[in-house]
Amino acid sequence: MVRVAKSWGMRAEHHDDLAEQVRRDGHCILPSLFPKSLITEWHRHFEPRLRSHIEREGHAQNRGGARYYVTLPFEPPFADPFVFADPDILAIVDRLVGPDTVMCQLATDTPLMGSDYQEWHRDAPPLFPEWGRETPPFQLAVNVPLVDVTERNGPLETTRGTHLMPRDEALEKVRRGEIPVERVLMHAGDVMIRDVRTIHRGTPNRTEESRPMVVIGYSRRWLHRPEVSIRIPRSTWDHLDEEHRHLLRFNQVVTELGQETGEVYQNFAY
Ligand SMILES: O=C(O)CCC(=O)C(=O)O
Repeated sequence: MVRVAKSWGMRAEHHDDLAEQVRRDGHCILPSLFPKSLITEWHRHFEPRLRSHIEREGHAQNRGGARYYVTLPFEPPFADPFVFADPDILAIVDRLVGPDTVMCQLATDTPLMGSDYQEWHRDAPPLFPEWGRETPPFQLAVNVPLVDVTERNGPLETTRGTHLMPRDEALEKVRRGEIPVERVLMHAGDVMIRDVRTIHRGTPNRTEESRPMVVIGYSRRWLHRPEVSIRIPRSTWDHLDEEHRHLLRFNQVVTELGQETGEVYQNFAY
């Protein structure tokens, strides 16, 4: 595939600004980071995966009706360092969760026609619940939509600054309307980096087309999230550079991917 280099080179100050946005607001957007051709290719490979997931375990409905969480196989086109080790993403991730980050998740969230509003939630519990205060970031989700996200096809709704508050206080402020709700509209190729503690929810997809959102998880170097993991075929591992292996170091290397296994990330809302 021909890859068009990013037309805008980011400088360190830009990385600093975007990291600061995530620290303050809970998320930032990097417009047009990836070429449309790459996103189209991922989408083409994703749709059959989604259909077989729905056949196998669609009955679980654990993200809400007509809404699916599907782990991507760590093989082409998804096992692509051009995406998971993008230097701008990693520069911002590094500023937020420290050096030596661990990539722990490569998956998708997809609402279809018939989906509804999710409960407001976080994607991770606090590190120290007994402390009653929040810590600096420790877990990030990098979201990459595989289609344009519009008002009609189920945009994520998020709230600024709620990752810095105790969960119940944040939920109460959102419910009382004291913190505005923002719908995140994006183009295919845009990227959102978010602190997973920010209070957010999925909204209904009112179109006939799926709205897949890739989620790449990065954690602090000492954090293990047992709900998510990546199984890496030995043949892929053997061809990765040392720096990419380092990023993926806590994941399981398997002889081959073989049969698809059921999703273990069932309880998702904290
Ligand atoms: O619609 C989305 O992508 C959000 C889904 C979500 O927040 C979740 O399932 O945890």
